[in-house]
Amino acid sequence: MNEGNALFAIAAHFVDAAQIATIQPLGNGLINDTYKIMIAGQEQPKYVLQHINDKVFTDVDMLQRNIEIVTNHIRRKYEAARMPDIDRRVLHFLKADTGKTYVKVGEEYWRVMDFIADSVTQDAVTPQSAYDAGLSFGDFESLLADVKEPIGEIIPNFHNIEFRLKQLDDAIAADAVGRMKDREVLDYVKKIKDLAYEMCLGERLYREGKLPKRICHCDTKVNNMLFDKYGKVLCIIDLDTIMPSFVFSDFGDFLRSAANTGAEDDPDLGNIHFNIEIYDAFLKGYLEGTKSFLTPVEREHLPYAATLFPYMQAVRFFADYINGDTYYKIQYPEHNMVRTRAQWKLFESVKRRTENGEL
Ligand code: GN1
Ligand code: MG
Repeated sequence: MNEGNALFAIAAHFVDAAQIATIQPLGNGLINDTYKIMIAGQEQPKYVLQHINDKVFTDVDMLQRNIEIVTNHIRRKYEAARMPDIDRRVLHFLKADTGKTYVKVGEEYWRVMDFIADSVTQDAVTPQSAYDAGLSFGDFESLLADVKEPIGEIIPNFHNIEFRLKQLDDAIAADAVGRMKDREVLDYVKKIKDLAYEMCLGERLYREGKLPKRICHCDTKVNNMLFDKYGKVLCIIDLDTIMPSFVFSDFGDFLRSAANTGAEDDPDLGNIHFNIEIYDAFLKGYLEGTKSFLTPVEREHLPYAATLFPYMQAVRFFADYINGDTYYKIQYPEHNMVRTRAQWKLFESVKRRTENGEL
């Protein structure tokens, strides 16, 4: 069976395979593989088929349970509020013939969701769409503030910077592919370590009981939102990493992509600056969306959150580089090092602006 036929057979666990015309790749996530399912005679995809990376999400049952709890909760609230167009505002996962929202075929896990009609992703935002995004993610967190069922920590310590620094130490000690000989690699180790204590502030506040964990999205990149053709936020997607975390996760990670004037892996560091206009617009929307629960300690540390996420992402890409590229998909051998430099450049740019009192 070729790959195309295999995908049809997998999709057949969720939908009537006779109606499927084609199944083709969609999007550019670094973790899961995603495909669009086209139906004969229709211009837009009807469903999205996704291969779940169970090396990253080792408890697929917990993963799908978290997602179902969250999407059902949001859907019920939207229904109660008589929100129009609900099917385009919250994801819906199909039940497979097993009765679950995923199937295991051979050693691989798969799921299918409805494609959100007339939606597009964007890689860049304007101040207006950054404001809308702030409001949407703030709203998303406040909608989830009263979820009663327990949401599992699907990737333990996912945004715990102390843990990420420990993983970097482990990578350095193992030096699995001999990358520790490089002068530049050693320079980055020093730069990262010099700021480690300062950047672990959030974890200290948590231990002191001053900072709560809330249900957060934890991957608030711009391309994890769907927009309508007028550029308005429709729906938040990529719900795999929803888990208890500091609000810093959603605030800081969004700005890491949205306020970067360059690309996440821009080889030209001259392109990379932190855009204050986007920061201000996102902050305004986020404060409106979270006004029912945000504490003064959370509010005061939002500029710190904007520095924490490029720092943490640099640490993660860098550790993966030293480990020999075992986690993130790469397109060329030095990709994780290029990503590290780009995230570090962004980090320095935000940090300078925080120190100047601009955030
Ligand atoms: C991964 O798969 P994707 O691109 O949505 C990663 C995020 C990183 C991001 C960097 C589970 O997200 O944490 O910020 O790459 N997700 C996981 O682009 O590790
Ligand atoms: Mg994604």
